[in-house]
Amino acid sequence: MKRAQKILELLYSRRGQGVSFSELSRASGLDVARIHAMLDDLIRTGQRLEILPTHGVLLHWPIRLDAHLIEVGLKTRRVGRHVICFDEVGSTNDVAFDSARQSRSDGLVILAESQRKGRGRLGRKWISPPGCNILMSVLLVDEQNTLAHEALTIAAGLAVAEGIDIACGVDCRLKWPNDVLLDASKLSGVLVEIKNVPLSSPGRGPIRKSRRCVVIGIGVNVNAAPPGSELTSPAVSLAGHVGTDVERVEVVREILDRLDYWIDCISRGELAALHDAWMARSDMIGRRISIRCEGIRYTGRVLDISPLEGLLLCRDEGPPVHLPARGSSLAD
Ligand code: BT5
Repeated sequence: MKRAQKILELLYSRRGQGVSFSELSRASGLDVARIHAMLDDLIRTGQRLEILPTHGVLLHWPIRLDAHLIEVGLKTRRVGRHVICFDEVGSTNDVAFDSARQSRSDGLVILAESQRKGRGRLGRKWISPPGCNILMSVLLVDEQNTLAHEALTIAAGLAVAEGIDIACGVDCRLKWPNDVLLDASKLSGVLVEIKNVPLSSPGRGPIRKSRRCVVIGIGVNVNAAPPGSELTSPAVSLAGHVGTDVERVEVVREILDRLDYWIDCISRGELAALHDAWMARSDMIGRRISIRCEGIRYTGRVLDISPLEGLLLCRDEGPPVHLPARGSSLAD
């Protein structure tokens, strides 16, 4: 398996160009017959490989997501200690919560090529064509209760925008509470969920205590957006914006890298930089908006976004009010 990973690393590093068999042989220590067997294994895992008569082996981009490739390029401390990629799941958030029963699951990243029951906030759906986008969940075990829902929601959207900027040079905007916009349409959405999850006890021992677990779910339309007929407002994809297919591995790594940074800031209570960075990518301050929160409609002008208390609205009638991300939606 290690040798197949070496071969994949080398093919990936060539960014869509062929690699000769002699080079593959040097990197992996295998003869040509064994390399062919490894290439067959990679094809079985879903990679699209082509053997060119003059240029060796070509890995077609965008590649199928591969946990090892993502892990080797990560510079993070907490997020992405372990990465798992699935073909299809119900929801990556559910898989992450299920994994939280294992003791050493903090920082786990779950990715899937498709979801049967991808969800948004407030009972809404997340729809994604299979095999081309990012559907990802990050699990954090938060026994000290240092990770506030509000702060995580804006940090996750910000990490997506920053990661895409670093990986692709594309400048996205942020819309409170959880949308990442490109060309004024939705490119990405974030769903933060928190639950107490019991640790699974080995054998028939007593049930162990529950741990506060946070799952940050992120959906990004990298190479395809769902058709407008399936959505309430228009969606956009990165590929649609840049005019060519976009490789996902680098985008995933950069998003995780930025998320790791902001989660570290939040856990140390350093929120000022998060506030300022979020503001710099948003045009919401001063805008007149309506928000539905817990069944009530509020209308007014946006004064501020607080990483702990939510959006501060100067209401048309009544005193200013803080509205939390959880349970809030911008109304039309
Ligand atoms: C969100 O909810 O935007 C959070 C989406 C989180 C999805 C990720 S994917 C990985 C992880 N696993 C999950 O099961 N979920 C997370 P919300 O703000 O409620 O927006 C949902 C609304 O966005 C829907 O009602 C649609 O109108 C629209 N929508 C659905 N799919 C979309 C897409 N691919 N692109 C743009 N808009 C979409």
